[in-house]
Amino acid sequence: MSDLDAQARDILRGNDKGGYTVPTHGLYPYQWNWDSVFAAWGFAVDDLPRAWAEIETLLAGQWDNGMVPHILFHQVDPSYFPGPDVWQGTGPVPSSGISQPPIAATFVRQIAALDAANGAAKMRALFPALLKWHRWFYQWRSEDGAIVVTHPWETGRDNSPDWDPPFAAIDPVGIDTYQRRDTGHVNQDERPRKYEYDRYLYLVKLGADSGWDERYLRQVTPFRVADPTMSFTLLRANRDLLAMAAELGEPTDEIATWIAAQEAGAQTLWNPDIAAYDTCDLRSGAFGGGVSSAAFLCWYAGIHDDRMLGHLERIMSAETYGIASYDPDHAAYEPKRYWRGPVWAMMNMLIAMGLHEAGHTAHADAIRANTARMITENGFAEYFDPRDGAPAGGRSFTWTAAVWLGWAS
Ligand code: 2M8
Repeated sequence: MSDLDAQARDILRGNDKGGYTVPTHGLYPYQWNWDSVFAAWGFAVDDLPRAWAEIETLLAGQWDNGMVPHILFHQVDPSYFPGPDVWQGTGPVPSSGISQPPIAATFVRQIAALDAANGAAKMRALFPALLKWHRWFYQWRSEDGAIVVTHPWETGRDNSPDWDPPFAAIDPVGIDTYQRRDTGHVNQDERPRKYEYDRYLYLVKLGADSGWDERYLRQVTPFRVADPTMSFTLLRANRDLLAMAAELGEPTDEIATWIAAQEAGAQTLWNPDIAAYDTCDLRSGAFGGGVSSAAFLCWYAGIHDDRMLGHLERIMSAETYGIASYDPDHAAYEPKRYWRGPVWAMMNMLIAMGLHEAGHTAHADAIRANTARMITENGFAEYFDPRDGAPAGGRSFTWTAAVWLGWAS
């Protein structure tokens, strides 16, 4: 075992709270949805029971309506804001009121493939919750086959310039005074500004005041944005769910209908002005206007659209370490600030997985080699500066360690 493998394992064990893993202590002291799935993937390398426990704890937080929350607050911790008192989630475990990219079905299938003894039984046990979660997206969040988010935090790309146009239309009146905790852990130049936090909290209050009533929120929220992260991860997850259903002898028709709708709907995210997949603000009808790393998840979704290759090559050659979370040639690009430019190892992995499956193996291999070098030289940071790989955000980060163990090493 290499020294870095040992460090990565230590990070997973160190962030393990018993049945769930925190992304990093202090900055993120709870269970986050897609972080947890990456953690399971990392644990699966040498501890399959622990990998399954991670997914089971996550799905135990599922709401009656099928939604699986983006944060589960198992134990109150004052080092994070906003906590359970602000969110007022209505599920079986104190939680937030929004979801996150549904990568679980995809990684459940991959973990099951590593588990000859129990994989099939685990898939059978987890399948109903995954199906119910995906159905929630179609009930409340599907517009012309693209998947809609009601909060930037739902996409996991919290501070992307994609949200600048819809945020400009929000006047965050009525929010309570609040004290941020994130800037006590991380340099404020690497985090969102107050302008964005006011609007994040405005949307949380709107949801919490409604009791997280999706029907009501669909009518009144100023933030309803069709998003490539949600659309592409869900489309991919549906393909994995369909394969699982076939293997388990479960009905496949409903899932096949979702896939067909999303394959057609992906084109509603195509912005001809930038010749790329993009967010689309459903309130104004306007596209986001820039190329984010989420656009390159098309291959991961099984949309083998080689019109995106030009952007990929341009962005990979513009900076030493791809894939920048936002286009380095765009005026809004900030290489150190949260989701406005830095590189995330787990986005690199998802993008490269898709490229590999689509036969673009040289591109996939280059991204993997870059990611490995970035981690080898700079450690297991939350994210990295694309120009020189300088570490940023939290340290000893779960998903970076998991990506190392499961893919990059
Ligand atoms: C970041 O998001 C949280 C809110 O959910 C935050 O900034 O407080 C994002 O990078 C998100 O994708 C990630 O899941 C979370 C924990 O790593 O941190």
